[in-house]
Amino acid sequence: MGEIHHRTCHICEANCGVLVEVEGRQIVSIKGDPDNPLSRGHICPKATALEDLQNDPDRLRAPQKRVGEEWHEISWEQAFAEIGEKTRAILARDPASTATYIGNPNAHSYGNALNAHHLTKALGTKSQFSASTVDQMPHQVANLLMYGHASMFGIPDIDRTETLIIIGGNPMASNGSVWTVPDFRNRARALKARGGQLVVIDPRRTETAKIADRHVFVKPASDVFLLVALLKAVLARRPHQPVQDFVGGLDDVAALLARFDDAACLAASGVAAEDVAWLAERLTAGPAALYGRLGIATQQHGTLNAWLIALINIAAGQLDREGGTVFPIPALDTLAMFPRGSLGKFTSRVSQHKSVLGEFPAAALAEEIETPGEGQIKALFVVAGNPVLSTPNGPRLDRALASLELMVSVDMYRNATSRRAHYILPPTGPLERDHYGLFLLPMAVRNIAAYSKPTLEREDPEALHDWEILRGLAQAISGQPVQEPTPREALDHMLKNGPYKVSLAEVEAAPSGLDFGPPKAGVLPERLRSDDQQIHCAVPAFMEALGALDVPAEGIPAEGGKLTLIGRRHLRTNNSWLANSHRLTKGPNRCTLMIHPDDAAAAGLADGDMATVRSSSGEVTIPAEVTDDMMPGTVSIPHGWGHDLPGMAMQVARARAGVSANALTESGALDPLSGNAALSGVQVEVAAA
Ligand SMILES: Nc1nc2c(c(=O)[nH]1)N[C@H]1C(S)=C(S)[C@@H](COP(=O)(O)OP(=O)(O)OC[C@H]3O[C@@H](n4cnc5c(=O)[nH]c(N)nc54)[C@H](O)[C@@H]3O)O[C@H]1N2
Ligand SMILES: Nc1nc2c(c(=O)[nH]1)N[C@H]1C(S)=C(S)[C@@H](COP(=O)(O)OP(=O)(O)OC[C@H]3O[C@@H](n4cnc5c(=O)[nH]c(N)nc54)[C@H](O)[C@@H]3O)O[C@H]1N2
Ligand code: SF4
Ligand SMILES: [Mo]
Repeated sequence: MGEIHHRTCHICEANCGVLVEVEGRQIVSIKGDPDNPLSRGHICPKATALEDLQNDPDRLRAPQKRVGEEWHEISWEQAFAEIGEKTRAILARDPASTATYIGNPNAHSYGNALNAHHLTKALGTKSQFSASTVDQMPHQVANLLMYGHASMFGIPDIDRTETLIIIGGNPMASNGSVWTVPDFRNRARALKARGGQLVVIDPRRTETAKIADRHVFVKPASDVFLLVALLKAVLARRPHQPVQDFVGGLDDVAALLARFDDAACLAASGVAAEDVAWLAERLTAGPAALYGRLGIATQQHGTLNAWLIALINIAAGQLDREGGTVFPIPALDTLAMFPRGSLGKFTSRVSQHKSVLGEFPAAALAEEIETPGEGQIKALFVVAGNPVLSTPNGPRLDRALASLELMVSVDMYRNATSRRAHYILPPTGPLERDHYGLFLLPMAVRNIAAYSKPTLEREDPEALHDWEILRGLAQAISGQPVQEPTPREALDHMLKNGPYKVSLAEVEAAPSGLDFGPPKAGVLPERLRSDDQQIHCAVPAFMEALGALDVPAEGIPAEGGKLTLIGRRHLRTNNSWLANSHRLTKGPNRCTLMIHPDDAAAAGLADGDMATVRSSSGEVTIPAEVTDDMMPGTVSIPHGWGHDLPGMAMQVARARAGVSANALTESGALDPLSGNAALSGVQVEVAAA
């Protein structure tokens, strides 16, 4: 029997408690922790990937330097010295010519979250990009303008609701997003067992739709019309019901909605009137929660969708209510720790995008590197990101990266993006670092605090944690050491000053997590961060956009024979970065084009045939998976694939390379209110290859 370590799995947002049994440096087993009050023993197949990642021979363990196409291992001293010198020379020529791209795993590392700003500060750059603008930025803009803080997320109270309606999310594959809901399957089972209903609105009959009581197909990127019709239906059912006294402006929204014809909205979204009436009835009867996620965010109307979803929950009387949409109070309160967020502080150089939370759209990174002139990006620092595979028109970005004077990737793999870097700086292994779910626990279905110590010592005493690399880079560039408490010390301080006033020692004394119970209702009056602590429903920018919205006759128009592309996730992947785990990638090929039988027949495709998929950005060749799970007219390709680019060093991934969905997405297609990429709704032609 080895030693058992309690940990939180940091791979996805669910933050499951795990028990890692180790003997020396050997991992004997990784199991779910039944005593974790949030995850209750649940884990998914990816938890074991922690071991695969830790032991992967392709995982980089020391700094790498590229000279031409040759890679050399170098010391940390040399890496910092050279990067510092080169960056200072670039800054001396043009102080506005550096940029950062902060990838998704930063949200899963409190050390990164607390230290990334040292790097941007040392660079003095306004050119900040991140995975937020291919993901949740629309939710954050809606949060900011409605509740007064970009990080103030409401979550469905799944454990007490009677109706859970999920639009554009697939928690059976993703394990939930901006909603920390480990063990979704059993929570959904319990909902059904108490007579409740699970409803899924999605252009694909997803894994979640298959366990739901009702699935409603919606045309991709046309949700906004459905949501308008649904809000009208909800308002019509509760015309004289007062909403909470901290809510205002709903009447103004109702007045604006009068211009929309219900039948036209339904035709545009492809949803039947009976479905809308039934949804409105369930929502107003309550307790009920409407929850929207990636599918409604990564599209042209992402922010309007996020706003309308919040309005529907408000109008139905389900906001801040038990069994409705609730607002957790976490032990580490991100609302108190981070600024509420700004809009339009800066303007981008090439396309004049307004900054959102201090960032420019990830989709605009390529043009800022390509376009000559003052402020052209010459040096790029990528921290835990793989934008070549994860942002729109990745191949264009890939070409742009090749032209940089200096590129540094803080990453553990030489992958599609970091192969373009001049330096790759790898952090310690995934089991060698500590963890606290800083950004995830504030969205959890139960308020808990859980801290994980490093399970293993650093394999190499010279190895650095991400946060040490970030501080090292900042010091190398600015010449100033970062003199601040360690993340662990900061954590203790913040916990003591947080809502439950606990010390890190008290949290550590509960190795499976300290439980503060389920989220409470009625917290909003205290918690709202708007200046007057009110929710103003009629947000001017959103009202203007809704006022200008035309209802197309058939939804987002599909011109002559074209199909509409959407994405998907699989339980055994995590964006692009678990592709080198043999255990996770074995089994059937999951990088396929899902297509409805009628569309397949029209394109002359049988199941398993190779199909060519072409958009205005590019083309891929991919096996067809013919299935009536797809809505006719819609096809689906998962992202995070395409692992066969020259110069990559991921052997397992290469054998199962797949193709990148982001060779088809378009860098110009954005949600104007948030700068978020419109990854859903791309028009494609499909033909037999
Ligand atoms: N077409 C399409 N595109 C999409 C999406 C989609 O649904 N469809 N989804 C979007 C979404 S939601 C997201 S979040 C983005 C993700 O976009 P990115 O964050 O750019 O991409 P990831 O694939 O998550 O890559 C993460 C990188 O971090 C590295 N990494 C992992 N853990 C660590 C760590 O602890 N430290 C360091 N330093 N590096 C680490 C990995 O090796 C990998 O290179 O992709 C987006 N792109
Ligand atoms: N196994 C696994 N888990 C993950 C990840 C992973 O890659 N693999 N990634 C993590 C990350 S970074 C994130 S952000 C979360 C995302 O978590 P989720 O939001 O649950 O994301 P998806 O599973 O991509 O589900 C999005 C759904 O939206 C649907 N959709 C696409 N276009 C539209 C549309 O126009 N309208 C509507 N209504 N639906 C649409 C798709 O069919 C899909 O079912 O998952 C996280 N968890
Ligand atoms: S659901 Fe997410 S957090 Fe839980 S074990 Fe799987 S990858 Fe880890
Ligand atoms: Mo994401």
